[in-house]
Amino acid sequence: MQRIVLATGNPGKVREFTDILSDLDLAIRPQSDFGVPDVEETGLSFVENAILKARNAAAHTGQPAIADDSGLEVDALNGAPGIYSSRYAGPAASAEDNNRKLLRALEGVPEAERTARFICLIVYLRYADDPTPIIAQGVWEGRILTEPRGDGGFGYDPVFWVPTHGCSSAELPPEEKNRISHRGIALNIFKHQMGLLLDGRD
Ligand code: ITT
Repeated sequence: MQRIVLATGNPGKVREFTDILSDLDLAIRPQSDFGVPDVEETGLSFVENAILKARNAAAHTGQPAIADDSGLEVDALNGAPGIYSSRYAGPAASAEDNNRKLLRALEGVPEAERTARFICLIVYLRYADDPTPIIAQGVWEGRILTEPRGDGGFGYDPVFWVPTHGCSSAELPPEEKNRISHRGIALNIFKHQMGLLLDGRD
């Protein structure tokens, strides 16, 4: 069974990764199991930051690593918070702090102009200096609500309206969020590419 380190410190991501990849023959363990220290996310794009995180975990463990860099792009804020989504309200901000700041920034913005999307970049490295990473991207379109709704998911889920389902993403059952979300889409592309990689080695 292929062993992979999951390069994230976000428990919400660990949950979703574990569920979405549960049908693959992979032994996935979070980087906290190996005491991997967080790396500074100095990239200017999701893909750069995902590579930094995967490389850091692979370097510290000597195992293949998978990372997710993700965030929320809000059109009325010219794409903010974007790659700074986890620290939008400051370096130690909680999800509630970030959501409060976002709702305040959008005060008075009409519904039609509250369009937004979640982006997820997945990177898989076979080893720290792997020159051919697997890269997969998922995008999930929605709108920003005027107040939080629901208590599922994590991060910006309570303020993200899912037009196809008529609820916030925090109100979706977890398996439905995983089916349609940016992370679900990216991980399904990843699964396909990983399948091709493993087949190529038979
Ligand atoms: P790691 O870097 O350790 O993986 P992080 O939370 O700092 O954890 P990111 O830098 O990728 O990860 O920041 C992504 C932020 O975007 C995350 O903290 C949430 O605020 C938001 N986000 C990403 N995916 C989300 C989702 O499915 N639902 C709600 N918010 C999400």
